[in-house]
Amino acid sequence: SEKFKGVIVAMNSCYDAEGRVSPAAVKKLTRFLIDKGVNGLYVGGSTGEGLLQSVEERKLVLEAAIEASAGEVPIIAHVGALSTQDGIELAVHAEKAGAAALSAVAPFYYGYSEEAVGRHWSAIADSADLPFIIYHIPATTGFSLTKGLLKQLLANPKFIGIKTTTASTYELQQFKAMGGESFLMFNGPDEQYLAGRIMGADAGIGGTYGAMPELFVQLEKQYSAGRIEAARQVQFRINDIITDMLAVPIYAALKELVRRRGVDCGDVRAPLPKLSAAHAEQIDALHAKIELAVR
Ligand code: NAY
Repeated sequence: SEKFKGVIVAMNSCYDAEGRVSPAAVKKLTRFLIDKGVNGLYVGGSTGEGLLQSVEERKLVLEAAIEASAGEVPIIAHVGALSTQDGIELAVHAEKAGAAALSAVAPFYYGYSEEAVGRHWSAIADSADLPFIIYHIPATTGFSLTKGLLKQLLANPKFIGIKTTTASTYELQQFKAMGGESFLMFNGPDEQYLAGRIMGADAGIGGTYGAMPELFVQLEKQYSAGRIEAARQVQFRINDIITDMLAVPIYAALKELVRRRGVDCGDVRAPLPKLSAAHAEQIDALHAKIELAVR
């Protein structure tokens, strides 16, 4: 589908000073990102802290993002949850709210079989009339999508693609080959956006995009124009910034950097680590680097 192309920001969730979801701040962030030219938003994923929120809070965040997007870009709702029941409730809500697609991580904690994960994803996908993007992120869920399970899932046309968050672009290419040209691949690691695109990703979904949307928009523009060397230079510049982000608590850093760009989304939710005074210099340097790069 032409709908899901390019730069899709895994956006932060926004809280007020008391830590409650702030629909107003979510809307502000949504506008900030869309006005920078991104191609879509992914709500409630890893960066979006969806798994640290109640079902009701997740609905609030999604509704605010969809409302502010005003139909300008597609909004993908991450509805992954520990229980199939919660996933279904969120999926049904996402469809009503106007999301363009669903996505979900594998269920985790108990250590499920491929069969159980397949049933979970299928039940969620079948509960709404929306396309479904598998969120393959074995490092955090402990579950790794196999070609065998993918083959079974592909029998259901609801499964339109995979967000592949592994270091292997080979794996990405192999999944794409199984699904065929119209089966969408979403690059997970932001530091490999260009590599992912070259190996067959149709788009990227990433959290660090939020602090420097201009750079990813620029990277995508260079790549789609066939200017690989220019694209490489943008990716290298991005990676210099991401490397510094990875040296501090990344989700908290991302929120602080987004705040410095004008949108206060509050703190990350516990138990995600917060920034401390010890990180101040690194954050200042990061902010300066981003300002210089997006100028
Ligand atoms: C999501 O759901 O938030 C994402 O798609 C973001 C993917 C991020 N990966 C994780 C595990 O959070 O943006 C990346 C990642 O933070 C970045 O590549 C730095 O490694």
